[in-house]
Amino acid sequence: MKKLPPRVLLSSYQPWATMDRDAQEEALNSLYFKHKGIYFDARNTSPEVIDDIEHMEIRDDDVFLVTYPKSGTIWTQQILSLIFNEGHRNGTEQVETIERVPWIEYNVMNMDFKSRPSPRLFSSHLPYYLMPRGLKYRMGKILYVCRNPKDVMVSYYHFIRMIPYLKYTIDWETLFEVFLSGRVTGGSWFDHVRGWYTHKEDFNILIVTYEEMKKDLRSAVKKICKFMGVNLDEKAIDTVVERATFKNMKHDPLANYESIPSDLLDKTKGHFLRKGTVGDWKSIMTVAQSEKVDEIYKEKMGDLPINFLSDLNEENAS
Ligand code: PPS
Repeated sequence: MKKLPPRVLLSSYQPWATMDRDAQEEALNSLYFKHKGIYFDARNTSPEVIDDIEHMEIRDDDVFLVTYPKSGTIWTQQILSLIFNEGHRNGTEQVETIERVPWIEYNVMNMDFKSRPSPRLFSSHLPYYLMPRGLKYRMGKILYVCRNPKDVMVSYYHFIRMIPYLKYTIDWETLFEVFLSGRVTGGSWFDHVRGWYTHKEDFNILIVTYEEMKKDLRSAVKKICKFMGVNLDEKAIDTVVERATFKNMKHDPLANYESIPSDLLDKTKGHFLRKGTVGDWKSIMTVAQSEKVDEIYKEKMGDLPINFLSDLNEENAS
């Protein structure tokens, strides 16, 4: 594992609003580093690791699950793991999904990717231009899962409060601005989604939204199986759908990420599987904030034929 960059940690918890600009800068710098246009979690990766990824050797049957953070990654890890592993479906193997579908840029378990048997499953939050070069020659398969930006932002807000090495308390108003400025892991949501969407022809890719999975999980699972070229009978599909529901995943130790060490995530403050709904943004976002997101969405994404439901009862994009 490459040496990670040094981090500056602030000594005590401090409300964000009481910090001066320098202290705020220092706090953000302690969490993230900027590399090739986007921000990365400084604790779990380094610029060298990111640079090496471009040269990663790709096999034709590799599968990459790519997401902007908080868009349904661990949900889809569970779905892929169940689709590809009979031993996961029938309960004869007890392997956590983080190990089945590891992150390429956050290789926290220090895995040797080269020795993994095919088909290899990977996860990533990378933008399209930092992915392994082989994928750009349409080798391997990419499943890109995206979620409406308002729910992503709210999910992010709750998640960031679970980070124990975040030595300040960030309020919702600040997170809202920081998120829109793209100064979070994954960079700007708009750039990430737009980048992948407008470069989809360069890759062998299936794009699925969190909301469509939420609306009809069974159809989404079938669509993913078809794209992956995996033939599962109806009983096996039933198992995948059943095991991937929010309710069941929440209590599934192989899939709920509760085993993440407490120095990385403080589970007394929340859980990876938090609400798992569409429209939770309404619980915290003001009308003015929602309108601001709509305005930026229109400006940056308005020309794309991609629809994000921000409420399952709505038919229009947010
Ligand atoms: S991360 O940290 O980037 O890996 O987070 P990620 O897994 O992408 O996103 C976490 C959100 O996904 C929700 N989730 C689910 N929703 C519906 N069904 C299932 N099975 C499911 N599993 C995870 C999880 O609850 C987070 O969303 P919020 O809105 O915070 O609940």
